Amino acid sequence: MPSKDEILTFRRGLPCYKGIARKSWEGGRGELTSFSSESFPQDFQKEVREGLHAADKSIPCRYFYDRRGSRLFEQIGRLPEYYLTRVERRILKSYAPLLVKRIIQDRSVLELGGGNGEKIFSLFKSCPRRKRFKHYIPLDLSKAVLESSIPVLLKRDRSLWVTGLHANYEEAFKLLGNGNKTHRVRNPLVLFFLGSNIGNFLPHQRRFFLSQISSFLSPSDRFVFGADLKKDRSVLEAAYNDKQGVTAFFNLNILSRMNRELNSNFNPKAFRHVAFYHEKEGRIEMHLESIKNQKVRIGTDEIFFKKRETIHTENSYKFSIKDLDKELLHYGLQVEVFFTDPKEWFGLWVLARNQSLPNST
Ligand code: AVJ
Repeated sequence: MPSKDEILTFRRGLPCYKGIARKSWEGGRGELTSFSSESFPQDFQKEVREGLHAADKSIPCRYFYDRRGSRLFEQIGRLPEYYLTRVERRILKSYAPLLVKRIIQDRSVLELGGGNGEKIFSLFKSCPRRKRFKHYIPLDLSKAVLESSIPVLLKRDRSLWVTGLHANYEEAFKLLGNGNKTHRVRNPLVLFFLGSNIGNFLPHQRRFFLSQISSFLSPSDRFVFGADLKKDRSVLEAAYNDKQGVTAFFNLNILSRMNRELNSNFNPKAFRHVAFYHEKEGRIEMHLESIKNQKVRIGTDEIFFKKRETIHTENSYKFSIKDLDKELLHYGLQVEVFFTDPKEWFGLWVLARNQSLPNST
């Protein structure tokens, strides 16, 4: 039985999921549902403690995105060296009419890591109003981003419905996956996962994610994702070592965030940003390197850093078209269309569930 403040979300032909209603706009045309906001701070503390007591220190990269981190990432997207955002946007723009007509038309849009919806809504710039989809469902880690963008989207289009889902990917797995096998008839969906966010998963996490997506998709659904492709080391490394030092600032912000939220005493000046391409693993690694032997307090914990010891803060995998195609097919995801730029720096896959395969779960 749902408790009093739990409501069912995903109305209008979508499956019902239990969540805690946070906010509603325009008589319910816009809604924000939280799935676990209460547990976020404890998660942060717990994961930091686990990550920093390990032999190889690390912090999950999703903790980059507090308010300041999200703003810094937006700035990264405008850097000359950080081609990912620019090239993906160019691909989206070039194929916008095709994407809208063939993929989005008559489907609801669920965007993972949706943020402000800017990339999705830019697709409609050159399209007549009647072609717009009617239900946008952004799922994002940041409640603040959803709270500020939902009313803006509603004002801009008076016939649009928006259901914001405040959740992290693990919750998304639960939402999308086996926990909700009680499928009802629902509108066809197109799932967007842009920005090469898929590159943050370790291979086993990515495979799990793809299998979850595959079992979630109905035959009439589509899955669209953008992924950064393998290329010259110099281009890759420049993108994560920009001249202005914004990426370094973004990386170091996680230390300041811990100071703010976990009562720690990191001195960001005693660490430096390191990013390099690990060719064998096929990924950019970001680290924070201790420039001296030092002790840091986090709450009641003490952590010792040797000089040159690092905290591994992010993996960003780079893909080969062929390998990724093979992996997708293995999970019953069939490529309907593939888009890339002339230099093949970035790829945009449009996938459907392969109907000749049994639903894999
Ligand atoms: C948002 C995860 C795609 O890996 O390139 C940007 C994050 N890290 N600069 C990426 C990021 C450093 C970005 N993703």
